[in-house]
Amino acid sequence: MTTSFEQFVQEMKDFLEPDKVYIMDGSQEEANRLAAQAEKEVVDGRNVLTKLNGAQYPYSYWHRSNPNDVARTEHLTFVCTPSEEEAGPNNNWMNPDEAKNKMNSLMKGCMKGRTMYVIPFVMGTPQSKYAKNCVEVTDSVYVALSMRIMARTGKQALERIGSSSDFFRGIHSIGDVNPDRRFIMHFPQENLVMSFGSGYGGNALLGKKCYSLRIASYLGKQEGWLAEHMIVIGVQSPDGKITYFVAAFPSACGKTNLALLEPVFPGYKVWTLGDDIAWLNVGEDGQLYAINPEAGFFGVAPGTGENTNPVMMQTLKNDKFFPTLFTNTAVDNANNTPWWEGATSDVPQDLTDWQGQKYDASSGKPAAHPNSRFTVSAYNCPTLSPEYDNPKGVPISGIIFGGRRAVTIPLVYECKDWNSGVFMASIIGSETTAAAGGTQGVVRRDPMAMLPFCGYNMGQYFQHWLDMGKKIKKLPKVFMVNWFRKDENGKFMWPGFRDNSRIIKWMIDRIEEKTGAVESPIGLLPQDNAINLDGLNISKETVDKLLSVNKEDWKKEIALIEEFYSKFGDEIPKDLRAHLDSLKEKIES
Ligand code: GTP
Ligand code: SPV
Ligand code: MN
Repeated sequence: MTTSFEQFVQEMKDFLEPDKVYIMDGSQEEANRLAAQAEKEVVDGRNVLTKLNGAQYPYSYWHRSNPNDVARTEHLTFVCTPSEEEAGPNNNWMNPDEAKNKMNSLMKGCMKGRTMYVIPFVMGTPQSKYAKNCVEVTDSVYVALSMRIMARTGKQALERIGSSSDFFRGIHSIGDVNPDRRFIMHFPQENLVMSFGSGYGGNALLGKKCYSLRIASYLGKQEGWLAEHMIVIGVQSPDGKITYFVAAFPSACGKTNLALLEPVFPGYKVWTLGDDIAWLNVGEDGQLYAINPEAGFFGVAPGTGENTNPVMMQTLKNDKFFPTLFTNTAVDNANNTPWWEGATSDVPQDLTDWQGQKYDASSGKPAAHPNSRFTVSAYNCPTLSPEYDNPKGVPISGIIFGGRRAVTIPLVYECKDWNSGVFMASIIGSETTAAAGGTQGVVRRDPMAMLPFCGYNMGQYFQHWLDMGKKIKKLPKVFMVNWFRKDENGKFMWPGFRDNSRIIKWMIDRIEEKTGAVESPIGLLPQDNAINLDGLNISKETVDKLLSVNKEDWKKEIALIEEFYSKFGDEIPKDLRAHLDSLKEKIES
């Protein structure tokens, strides 16, 4: 694209035909004004925002979306590369011309009677050479306000864009919220996304999954870096040393909770840098560095409470940057505060459910939607790392991959080297969750937790991971985790949440070569008593079960991996096939 910011705005005005155009400046005054306006505005039959109790949750608002629009819709998400092979079997593909025609006919004049919000934004701290310039146009004031929390918007972005034509373009309209007319189309070659018919986070806040993962992963392949579905944390040990990790788990599998972890050990502290997306670059010193391109958290509400995630509860009650939005939660009418399952141990008497109805606890249904979310600024997080805005990012010593698995996968193991780490990450399976539409609880392969987010052929993506390893001087250690293994009665065997700090501590001990490890067919397991379980009521038998590698289970797993790999044919790197053969041999011996 060769058009400047001004030309792009004019083009969009001519194409979408809004009544009004509003260019966001990113100021606090603007946020207050737009929030007040959204309280009065009715879209799709509902008030866009409802004010909540500011004394308990400062500057907080409740948003309800259409019940047909509560999660990402992967079957309506397309990567439109010139050839189908380029998008790969991991993506839905449409020919770019066909996709453009489809979107043009849906979107021509679609903003008549509406305001077009123009959101200039930067993904990454504007001082960083790794940051990227973007512009989204949308007719949803909810999207505009959300983007203001999730990215660096307004003046700072306009200044960085200047007269350049090199910026991502996102074109969004909530349309008529009809799933039959809902599409999220990515054009990686044009640095462009067109999205119609949904107001939901990952479908509509185009800086998030659409740009910072799908388009950015494509750019990363061209430019020699990685865009990943990862959190970034610094773990401080009692001696003051900080060890930086990135961690990738599929949607709704524990990233945000790990990112704001309060360790159970005195003297340890987690510094938060990111809860969903990381961009990984090799720095001038040859080390791997991570930045978080985002500026806020779009987190899963259910399960977030004082016991599980006290730091997030504090974050939601801070008022440095506002507003904070609650989407599809319930409301406790006694005090007009947001509520969700797990927010408090008992269910309040008088709740309005996520659809705006009086809640009937005997219905057996949850009051908050399982994928209800909060949108809150990272600057409200009390554990935000002082390095958060460091333009260089932070140097990574450990990479953690995981999934949600009731069986087969141990609580933790370490991969022998970078390439085995890439292999193990490429074969991750995880049970599907409420973060995306469709059936839940079905195991599917989700390599690097990137299956729904890799903007090109995943076979080539695996090769890119292997190539990155060759460029990094001091390779991070790679670990695999599973917080979700269950016993015969279907109960989680591992307490999870804050107790996950016990596993992180073991990883630091491994990085610092303070503890040995035990060989297994899949990688290195903790030695007996190497995981500190002080103060935890868990039997040795359960720990052994959590760490067990069952060959019969792994035989079934290998069959699923082979089926997944076969979809990619020759695109699967030879090195990964060799790793699979060797794993098979060890499991069958
Ligand atoms: P996305 O924002 O969709 O990418 O999700 P996420 O990976 O950030 O997941 P999040 O931390 O929000 O957790 C998702 C769900 O898993 C929530 O309901 C949590 O309560 C639950 N959860 C998180 N960590 C653990 C854990 O260690 N053990 C158990 N049993 N549940 C967990
Ligand atoms: C996810 O689904 O992984 C999320 C929420 O983080 S969304 O932004 O909708 O993708
Ligand atoms: Mn996510």
